[in-house]
Amino acid sequence: MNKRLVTAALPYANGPIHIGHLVGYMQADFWVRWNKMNGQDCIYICGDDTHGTPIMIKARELGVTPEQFIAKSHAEHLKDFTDFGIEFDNYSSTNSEENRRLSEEFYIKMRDAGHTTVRPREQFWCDHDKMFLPDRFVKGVCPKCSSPDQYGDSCDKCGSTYAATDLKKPGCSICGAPPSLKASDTIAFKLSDFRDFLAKWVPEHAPEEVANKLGEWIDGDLLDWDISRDAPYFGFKIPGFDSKYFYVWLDAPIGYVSSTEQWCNSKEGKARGYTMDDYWKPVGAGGKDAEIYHFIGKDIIKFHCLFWPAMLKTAGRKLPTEIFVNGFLTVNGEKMSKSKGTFVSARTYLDNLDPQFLRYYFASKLNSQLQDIDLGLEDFANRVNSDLVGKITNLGSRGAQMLGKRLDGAMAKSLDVEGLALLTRSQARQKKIAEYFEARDFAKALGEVREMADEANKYFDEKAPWNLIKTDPEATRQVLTSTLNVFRLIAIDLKPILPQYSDKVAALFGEAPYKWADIQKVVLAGKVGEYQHLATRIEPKKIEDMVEASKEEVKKVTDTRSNPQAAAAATAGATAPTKAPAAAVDPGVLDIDTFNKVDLRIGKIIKAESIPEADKLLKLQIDLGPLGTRQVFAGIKAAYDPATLEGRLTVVVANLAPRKMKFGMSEGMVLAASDPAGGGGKDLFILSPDNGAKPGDRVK
Ligand code: B3M
Ligand code: ZN
Repeated sequence: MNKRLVTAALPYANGPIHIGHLVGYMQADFWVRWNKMNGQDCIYICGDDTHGTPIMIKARELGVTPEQFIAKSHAEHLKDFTDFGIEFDNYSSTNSEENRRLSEEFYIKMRDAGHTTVRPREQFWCDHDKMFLPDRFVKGVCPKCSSPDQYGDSCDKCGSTYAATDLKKPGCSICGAPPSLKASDTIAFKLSDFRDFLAKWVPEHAPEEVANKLGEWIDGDLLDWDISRDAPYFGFKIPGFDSKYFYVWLDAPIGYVSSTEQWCNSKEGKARGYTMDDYWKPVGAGGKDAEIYHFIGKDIIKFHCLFWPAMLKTAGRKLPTEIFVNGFLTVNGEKMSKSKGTFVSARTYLDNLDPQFLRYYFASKLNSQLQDIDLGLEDFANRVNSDLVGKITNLGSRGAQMLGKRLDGAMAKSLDVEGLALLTRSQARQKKIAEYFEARDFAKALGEVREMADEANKYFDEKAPWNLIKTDPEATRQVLTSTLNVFRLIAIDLKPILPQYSDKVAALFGEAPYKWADIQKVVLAGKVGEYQHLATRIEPKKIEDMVEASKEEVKKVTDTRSNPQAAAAATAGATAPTKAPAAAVDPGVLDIDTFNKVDLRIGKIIKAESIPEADKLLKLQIDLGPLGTRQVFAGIKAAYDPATLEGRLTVVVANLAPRKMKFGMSEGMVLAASDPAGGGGKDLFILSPDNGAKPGDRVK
């Protein structure tokens, strides 16, 4: 059997994993686990996708470096996956040395083969933030339906897509200032060079629906793809240019290759004997037999089915054997909604419910087709309770507990006639179940499992061992032994979906963790161990709690992101901000969480200027150490001669959203004391820290 390398899309490091993401990672995990238990050499490769403007901005907002920010996401993502039983052989980051080297290698091959062009392109530029603005960082009025506050690529209200430059009244989403157009050289990958190749390759390696959709592109406009971004950008520098970086989507899929390389160099990888090139070069060009499978969501097909194969081909690397595409997750038949509490993060789910329930439920809905799947919350509880707990787990618990308590835990040496017939029918289903797993048709595999459980429950109830034991303990032993053998088969079948559950059942029978070949065995005469708890019913209250907690989480995030002013206003008596209205917060009831959202820092005033046209304002440049230098307008003109302020340390609110004021942007707030009854503005006193404080230090 060829080795298999399986990947799942690399989650973007700018936010937490949510239940929508989990569909894809679980689906791939089920399949990898199936492969592994079936004796296939298979590795599951993934990692965080870490570059790009959103990460850079997010880190800046939080006052940390992008490296610190992505390290935290990496740890959180990996913990979420692990807690959901999603087990990668390697989980890396695209911000690795391996990935830098490989990205350069891919680029140089593209460039040297003549597949790139460099030409000037006009883009939006924010003069305040000194950066080109990606589409998602421009907001304005939709050119089609005139809805305000829409992103530069598409309108949430009418669904139309457009170029950022079509927006009416465009503004920078970071500072609000109107951007200007500025030209800069852009490097593009000439996708049209690959038209014939893609026209043949895509239908052979992607699902039919996807091939049809992409066919329209391939036959139509295969536009050049911009692979460069100008500084400032968090990513890898492009060789041969001073301040150009690879666009995040260029190095993201290369993460599959670099993560493989890391694994191959690990102890486990070395022991298995394949190098990265063995996997990622074609046979005959330095590679070996190994199949590559990508699991992706339907939103990223263009990147994986057009750009990526063209990149791999140019780089002389192996192309994927197949690309599997899954649909989106809806909850209660609708798009996941933050306000309804159905946008559930992996962590919030884990705080409330058992992860194996979601694995079971998703598996019961997943087949090999590209279709959206729905998590009906009521249906979820019903299915888990009636099938997994009621039908399946009950078989094991009833059988094992009765045998243990009443019959010394000893199994019969032979089965009764009906019991043998039941087990034979269950065994006969195994071939089909294996085919379903191989074809990623988990829903059908579980359908067979449920039928096996139904038949076994029927047999058990008809035999009524709780009565039989009064008259015929040996016949009862046979009934329990037949039932437990069907249960054992079910536990083998469930292993890809519920690995821990399956391991506990193996332990019950004194067996090693199951392999697929174990379906051939029948356990007779041995002793069953002590029954370990396997699964408890879902209480609907827990689902409600999870939904409520998700609503709360959204509130927390919106409070700090879009309305930090509300909190600041309460502490520092600031005036209302421009965008979000300040909440009417009574300073008497400020809770500690709200207070903690205010990021107070030591700042050093490096420049102070008076603004002649303003009565009250001084314009300050304040050094915040690692957070950089900020321009702040402070209403302290009447109290201070600007020259006396230069060089002074003071206390600054550092996470106040920038405000556009008449004389420019204000990017923070200086704290000052005053007598509320006083007047005239002269009795203002800015705060001074004691000696030893440094710019950027946190004030707690
Ligand atoms: N990180 C998905 C996204 O952020 C993206 C997948 C990369 S796979 C190479 O939408
Ligand atoms: Zn801006």
